[in-house]
Amino acid sequence: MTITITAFERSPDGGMGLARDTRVRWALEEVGQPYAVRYVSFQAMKEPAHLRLHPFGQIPTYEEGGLALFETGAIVFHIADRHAGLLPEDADARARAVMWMFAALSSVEPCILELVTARFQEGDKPWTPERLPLVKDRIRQRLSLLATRLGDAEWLDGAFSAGDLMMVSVLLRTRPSGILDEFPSLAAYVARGEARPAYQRAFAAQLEANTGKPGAG
Ligand code: GTB
Repeated sequence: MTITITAFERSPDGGMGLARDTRVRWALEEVGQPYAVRYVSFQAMKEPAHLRLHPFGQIPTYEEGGLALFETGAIVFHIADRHAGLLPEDADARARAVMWMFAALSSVEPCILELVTARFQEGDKPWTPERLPLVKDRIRQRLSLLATRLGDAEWLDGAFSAGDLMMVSVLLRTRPSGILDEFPSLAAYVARGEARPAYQRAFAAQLEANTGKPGAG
């Protein structure tokens, strides 16, 4: 059955791979599933046809036969659950991989999104210069504890899993601020994720879509 996802017609990041369709593309590449992409404009995202797929008028969405999903966590979990390659066979290890997906989305990403909001939506507010250091320090606290847990391991819990896919995707969003590079072990962890052939293909595809030029791959 054809899998169709949605992505920005033009991502505001110009193809840096930070929009959330990259996570879904990466998961599909890891499990070897071909997919089609429907590109949507900001305006089309808020229209009834798209709102039927995504109640909040956002990307990405995922359609496969009669199934329509939104929320990258649910989409990546669905892909990992249905196809081999992103979740361990062992039931306990599988539960821990899912735990790391949730950790990425609910314990690490929120403080990173706070910085995005503070800079881009509230950047002109008079209190922003005072607030920014607090927001950045909250990210540093989380990343410091994450770095301690990762230690010198290659991945968060044994072999690469959907938990790592999600954590690397979330951490990538701290790179533009320079915070990721303050944590060399996490920067190296992210680089290992980016070096995976499946990530390279996903990144190249979204880059090509955003620039019209073939991605480096
Ligand atoms: N919780 C949802 C999920 O995980 O799927 C969140 C989905 C979401 O935030 N989608 C964003 C969106 O559609 C795109 S990814 N925004 C348009 C809108 O809300 O009107 C977030 C994103 C956007 C831009 C960049 N960037 O330019 O770097 C990075 C990430």
